[in-house]
Amino acid sequence: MTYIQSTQAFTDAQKYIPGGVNSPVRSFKSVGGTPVFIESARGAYIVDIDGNSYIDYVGSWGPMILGHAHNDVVASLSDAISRGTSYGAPTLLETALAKLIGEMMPSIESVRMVNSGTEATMSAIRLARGYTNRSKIVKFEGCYHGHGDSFLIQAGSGALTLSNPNSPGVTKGTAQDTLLAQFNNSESLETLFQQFGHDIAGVIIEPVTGNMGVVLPKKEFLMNLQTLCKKYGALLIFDEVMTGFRVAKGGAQSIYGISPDITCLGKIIGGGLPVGAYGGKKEIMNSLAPQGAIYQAGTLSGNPLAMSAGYTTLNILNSNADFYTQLETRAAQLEQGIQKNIKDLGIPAVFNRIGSMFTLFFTTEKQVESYADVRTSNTEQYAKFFKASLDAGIYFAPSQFEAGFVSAAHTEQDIEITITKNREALSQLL
Ligand code: KE4
Repeated sequence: MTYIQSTQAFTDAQKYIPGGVNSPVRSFKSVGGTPVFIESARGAYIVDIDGNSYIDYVGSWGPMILGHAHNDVVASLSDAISRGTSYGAPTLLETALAKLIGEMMPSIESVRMVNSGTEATMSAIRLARGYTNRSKIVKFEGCYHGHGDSFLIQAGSGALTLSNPNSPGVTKGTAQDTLLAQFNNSESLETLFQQFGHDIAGVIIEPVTGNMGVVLPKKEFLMNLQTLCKKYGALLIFDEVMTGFRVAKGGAQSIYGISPDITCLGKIIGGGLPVGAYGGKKEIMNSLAPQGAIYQAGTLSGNPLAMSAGYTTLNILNSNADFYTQLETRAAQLEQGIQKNIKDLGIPAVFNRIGSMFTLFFTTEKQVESYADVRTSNTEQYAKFFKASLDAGIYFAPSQFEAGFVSAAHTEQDIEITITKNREALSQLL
């Protein structure tokens, strides 16, 4: 592979865009090298401006569950765009998508569209605070909920509950209202509730994490979380921006049998266009303006293009009875191949997967079930693996602490090619 055009493009981009990218993870900073600039994509493949073709496992960080440029999505967008791009007024499609989301995710009785996952989670915690008239929010170390101030928080020194900003620009005042617990550690949660219980407005969690890499919840952990929220009157907020309609038709909540008070969505529900959403019990959602007093708004919220792409995408997921079974078959084939590769080559690594979402952790740990386990990852090994894969035409996430995605467009042959090239890439680590 040569990356001449991308290298030049990156130099140019840095003259006009901070770091040359519009979202930091795209910069390849954590894996080194120059990001490839994409020219086009179709199905399971993306092509860069040097003409290199890759089997894509980033899928725009989750939205492209159908694969890129799906004919029905493109057709619905073409139809929508011929009738204008945005009206700033209600349309029938917004109601249709809201209804469909509720059918697929019954905990959502009412849903508000926004324009990104960040907007969804930011609004969800404002709603929780306004509805409960409380100030504290609990999040989990390693979970990412977008770049809202209340989420860019790291554990303070000493006591678990002393939180500090983890980005300049986030004030101590904001940080003090965010409490941090440990994923899969009910005790850390109980400690917070014992200390702050009746001042906790809500607990926000990625029910299956994707943003420290894929880490699955222990069943009892989520059950304990729900019990504690109910006991203290805190709202349970599932951030399913990544897992929603990804890990199952009804999202992670349908797998673990948990009915959250509020669910945040994004990615897949926009079919590749900018969409986020948050929804839940009508009694809670009706607290939002204009019906209630809690304010949230957006010029392009529910715009016809994003609604068209999102509705078409979700409709395919909802109406195709064996969609997720087929996706599971492909993803299991990938896991089996990679597990065999790491075993045969004796590479210390752990492969975590749920449905079509996965992460290959380069660690000597036998399992990765917590943020502490994740932190044992060898990021240099991952960087070498990423680069060798890219050179072989396989595009994985440019960070150890992200999820990979299989789409419905990945064929059995694409997976076989991936497994063969994966073995070559892993061999370069020996
Ligand atoms: P956006 O604002 O990026 O649409 O969504 C924020 C967000 C919220 N919640 C979860 C569970 C998420 O995964 C995300 C965004 N995910 C990252 C990928 N790790 C987006 C990629 C990026 O930041 O460029």
